[in-house]
Amino acid sequence: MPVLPEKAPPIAARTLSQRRLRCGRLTAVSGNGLAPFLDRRLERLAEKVVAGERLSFADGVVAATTNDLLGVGRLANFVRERLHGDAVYFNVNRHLNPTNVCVASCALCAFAEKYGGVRGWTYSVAEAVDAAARDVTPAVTELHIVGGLHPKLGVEYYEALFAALLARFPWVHLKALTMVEIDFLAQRAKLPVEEVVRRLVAAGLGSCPGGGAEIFAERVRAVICDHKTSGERWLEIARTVHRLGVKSNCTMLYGHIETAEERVDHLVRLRELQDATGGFQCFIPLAFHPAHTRLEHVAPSTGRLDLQTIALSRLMLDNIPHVKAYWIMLGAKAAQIALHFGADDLDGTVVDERITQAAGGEAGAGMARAELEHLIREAGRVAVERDTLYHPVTHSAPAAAG
Ligand code: V47
Repeated sequence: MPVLPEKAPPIAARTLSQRRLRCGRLTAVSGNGLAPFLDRRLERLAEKVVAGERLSFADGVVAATTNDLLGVGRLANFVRERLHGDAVYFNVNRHLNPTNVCVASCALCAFAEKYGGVRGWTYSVAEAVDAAARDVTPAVTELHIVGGLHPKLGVEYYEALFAALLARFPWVHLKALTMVEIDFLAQRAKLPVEEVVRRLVAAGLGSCPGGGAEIFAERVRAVICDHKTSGERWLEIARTVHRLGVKSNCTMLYGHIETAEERVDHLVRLRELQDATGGFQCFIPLAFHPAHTRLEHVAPSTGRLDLQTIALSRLMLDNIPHVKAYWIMLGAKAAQIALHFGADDLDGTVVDERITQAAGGEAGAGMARAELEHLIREAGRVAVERDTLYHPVTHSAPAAAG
């Protein structure tokens, strides 16, 4: 059994001051007579984790498949506390989906509608600004903007949209368009991705959300999102986005037909790209919601898979600063527990979420800032409001209402 130090030495630059952070409590990882691992294979992982050594693909498969959920959780919690102490980040954000019309027809998706279909909506720029105005207050720091691959909406539409949104809400950061949407806009306009990204940035794009990555393995993509941007292409576009100085997030959709090995492979591919670019801020594991999709026969993910996937992600992605427990998909209760399994971020207040709702999500579509802060404090952590780029936010009293 490895001999583990009481305190984890810091290994990464911290966003908060040292004073506000508490180092990881290693007595909780293993050894010291407290709680040995039930699965002895985790001892080798613990040695590496304590030494700050990278876990291999094979280690990842152990972390993904072990029955010692609490063991793997303790390891991930150790890493999470070494990076962030007790801090848990959240933001005051709003979602905006300008259209759900989509030329792709992904089996995983309950949100999209075909062009001309009765469930479809497409906002003009003015309508999109009006829709945002219903929810955006001075306290909101981010608009998360994603939608379908609409056959008639080109780069010009998004340029006009971003400019109009920033004219109306100049204090808001626009986190908009996944790698899949950027790919579609570039192909539709027959323009290089680089040019599309430059134009969008000039119009006000601040950063990109992490959606659309699903699972990179082509075997899985052929079933859950056939005809969509390939895994290789998703990574290539993220590389370009990062090269142009735009930060992004990354995701993994789990709990459908993928194997544990395919989950680990996905994480290793993200880690390799991050070694090259450093452009990912946050990783978000997304629990698949099957209702109203063509994969409705798949059982929803379990609490165990949710927590183990958070822990696995934290352990494998040693170069991505943040792991988000997206409460909309996990539910508030599991997201709160995930703060002790490797996650350091809860996402935000959200308010009008449609992708998970369409697929039977039951967590609700919005949460007040006070509720988020309560969840975090009640988990024994310290709530830190952040902006999209993870700078701490301090509000004046009227704005703090959220
Ligand atoms: O791109 C689609 C996935 C993503 C389903 O970057 C589904 O900060 C579960 O990417 N069940 C959208 N998931 C969500 C997303 C996201 C959320 C929060 C924060 C950030 C961020 C990104 O959800 C889609 C797709 O990968 N998705 N359908 C479904 N049925």
